[in-house]
Formats: sequence, structure tokens, C-alpha cells
Amino acid sequence: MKKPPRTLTVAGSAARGTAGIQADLKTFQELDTYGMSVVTAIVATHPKTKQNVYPQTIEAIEAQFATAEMQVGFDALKTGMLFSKEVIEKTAELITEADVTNIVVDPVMVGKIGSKLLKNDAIEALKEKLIPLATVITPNMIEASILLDDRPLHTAEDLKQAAIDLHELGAQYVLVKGGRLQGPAVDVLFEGENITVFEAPRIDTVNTNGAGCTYSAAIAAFLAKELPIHDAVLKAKSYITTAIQHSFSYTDIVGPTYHAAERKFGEAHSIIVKTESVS
Ligand code: PXL
Repeated sequence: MKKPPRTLTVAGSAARGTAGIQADLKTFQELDTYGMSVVTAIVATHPKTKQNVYPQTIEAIEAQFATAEMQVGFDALKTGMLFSKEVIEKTAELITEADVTNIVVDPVMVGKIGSKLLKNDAIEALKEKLIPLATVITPNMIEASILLDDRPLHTAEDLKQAAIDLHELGAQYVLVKGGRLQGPAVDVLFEGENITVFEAPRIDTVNTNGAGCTYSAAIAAFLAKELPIHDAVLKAKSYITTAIQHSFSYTDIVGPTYHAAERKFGEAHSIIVKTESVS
């Protein structure tokens, strides 16, 4: 049997299953890769104390990474919620020493329901230590704005300029996601010469918790399958668009995307792709 390609997520555990490690592993499985995880922190709210982030120790992070690396190995890796400067620095060190070439860095900062997923002093470490190692970074508009020292971003043109400027941080590719724009869901990919715009129809739902995690996990899965980056982004966008179309909630709290949607219902959308050169 041909073994499935191996994918690792270094991210937070979202106890309610919508985002973080749980969304990543569901995505890895749906896309027929062998998923593994390094839990950096547990996100769950204690009913009495209200504590909602439980960071793991650096030692526990090292143990998980070493176990996955030595006993399995990886074809692609993604990072999600890293929470602190120390964890970012440790993750950068582990990635540098590991034998892995496909690296997706999702610069997770704030959750959909407002939970803080990255400490303030960690932004510089993210920019200086981790982003330069990335094959692709996948900021949403809020994260792109923070990485650009709070530059306001309002239009698709602003996203293109943001991608061009973020490329200076040293990632091979920058994908800025325009999920918060009006109109169609437009994302822009830049690699130094050309801007590629990926456009999907906007789906009217609030149940998009974990959509960013799912999208970047899908990109990692397709890179693990050796797809070129543009094809990986295209297929990942199609996967997440279908998952959002079939999203749902069990309660009155913002719910998850449906990770099995593409398998069950087939691809629901065509994505429009346009490339323009930047002069
Ligand atoms: O969707 C961002 C995100 C990432 N990682 C973890 C989360 C969330 C949002 O809730 O809980 C662990």
C-alpha cells in the first residue's frame, strides 16, 4: 500500500472541536494524510475560575515534536496558535533542526469569539524567527494589519499591497485572506513577482469558527501531497468553501465548518483564479 503523506500541526487544542488541533486533524484526515499534533496550549473555559488558556510546558512541546519526528517524520507541517514568545522561539528552533520543507505558518492571534491566542510581546518573535522559515504564511486581514504595524486594510487592493509588503518578512509565499471584505471571498497570494487572486462566492453564515485553521491545514495537506503551491491553495480554498457552506452549530454559540462536506457532497464551488504581475 502507498502510505499517506504525513502532516503535523503545532497548535492549540480547542476543546469544543471547532478550531485549532481538532480542526487541523479532521482536515488532515479528510484529505487522506496521516495527521499528527503538538499541543502548545489548551483553550477551554473553566466554569468557575474562567481561566481559558492552559499553556503547555516547553518540555511537553519538545517531547511531542520529537516523538512525531522520530517515530513517523513529516512531509508538511503547519503552525497555529503558539501563544507565547517562548513557544514561537522553540517552534522555530525545532523546525530549523527538522527535515521538513513544506511549512505553513498561520499567524493565529485572536479567536473568532475574541479569545486572545497570542501574547503581545510574541509578535516580534513571530516576525523575526518563524515567518522567515515559512513556505507560506496565511494571515487574515486582522493579522495582516497587526503584522504591518496596525495598517488599516479595507479593500482588495489593500490586501494586494499588504501581501507585497509582508513578503519582505521572508516567507516564500504570502496568502492574505479577505474573508472580512464585503462581496466575494477574495484571497491574494504573492511570491515576489505575481499576485494571484482566488475568489469564491461569499456564504452567508456566522458558523465559521476554525475556518482559518482548516484552510491552512488543507494547504499543508495538499503540499504534503506534493502539489505546487497555487494548486494547493486552490484545492484548499475549494475544500474550506464547501465546509463553510455546510457549517452548523449545536448551540447558540458560533459553530464549526463541516470538515466532511466535500467528501459527502462533492465540490460545491468553482474558484476563480486571476494572476497579475506586479511591476
Ligand atoms: O480559529 C482560531 C483558533 C486557533 N486555535 C485555537 C482556537 C482558535 C479559535 O477558537 O481555539 C486553539
